[in-house]
Amino acid sequence: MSNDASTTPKRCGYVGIVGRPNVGKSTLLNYLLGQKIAITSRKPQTTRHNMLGIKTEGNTQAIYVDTPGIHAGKQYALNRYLNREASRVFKETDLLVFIVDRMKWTDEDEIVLDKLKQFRRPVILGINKVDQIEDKTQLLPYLESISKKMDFAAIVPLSALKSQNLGPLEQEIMSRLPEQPFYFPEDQLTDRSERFMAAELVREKITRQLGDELPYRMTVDIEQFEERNNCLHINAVIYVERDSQKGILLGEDGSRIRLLGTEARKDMETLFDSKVMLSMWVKVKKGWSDDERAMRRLGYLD
Ligand SMILES: Nc1nc2c(ncn2[C@@H]2O[C@H](COP(=O)(O)OP(=O)(O)O)[C@@H](O)[C@H]2O)c(=O)[nH]1
Ligand SMILES: [Mg+2]
Repeated sequence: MSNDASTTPKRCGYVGIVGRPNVGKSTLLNYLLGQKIAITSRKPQTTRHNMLGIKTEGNTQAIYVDTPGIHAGKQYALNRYLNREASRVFKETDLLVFIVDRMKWTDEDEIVLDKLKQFRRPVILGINKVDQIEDKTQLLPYLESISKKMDFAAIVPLSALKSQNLGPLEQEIMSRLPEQPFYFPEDQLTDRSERFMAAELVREKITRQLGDELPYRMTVDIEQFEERNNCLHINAVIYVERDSQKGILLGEDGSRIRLLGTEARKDMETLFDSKVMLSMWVKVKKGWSDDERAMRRLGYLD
């Protein structure tokens, strides 16, 4: 069958990627796009903002929305912000991809499921990390039992990290997008600024390397982002809440921050396709993660 570009109608729509933290939503987005735009790590709360990843192929444009992940904590203003961000996509997308981790169904998955039922969008269930399932014979009975939880449009076992079964997942997604013109230019990859992406890459390096407590009490602000002499000059300020956290970040004689800076700079050079000069500073700002005003100044806007 021919697929003549001039006669096939265009399809375009928003696809929310939802699920509890740490199931691999951001990893999936990066591999679907074939480029790293969303930061990932083993720690929950790595993703803090909804962000778009746009994939245009032939007559189809899928606008993926990566979300922070629904979780149970309500204690901090930051946690409440993360849940609000994640909840918006249930209402504002055409289609949802619900990601779960192998055969470990948890209470937080159940919370997401309740929300999915409420908003009545078509839902594709993606069972991620199947590369880590040792006994594959258990998968089929599991799929059968899980299919009873709600009327899923499709169920796709996959591995985001190993790029397994992403083609079939994309097929299921593409075929369900509404027929309408593209919302974004064909070459646009995301809705986020380069400044935002730079801050996220710094945050990723810190989240991956440092202890469990620090990442949640840390945020990054890009104070300068300028191109001069074919080189991007970027100044990043890392805000933490306590002097002790500042010490951890700096490391002995500043060795840790230098290492973090080198890693972040390499990723920036790949993403921006340019030479980068990166300076990083650490500042203490007490209580920013439970102070709505400070959060707004640091980019956590509603
Ligand atoms: N083994 C395996 N690990 C994965 C897979 N997808 C994601 N991960 C890992 O799971 C962790 C959480 O991933 P992330 O994308 O940040 O999860 P998110 O919080 O749902 O966005 C990271 O350490 C990923 O490398 C997968 O398919 N297989
Ligand atoms: Mg994420």
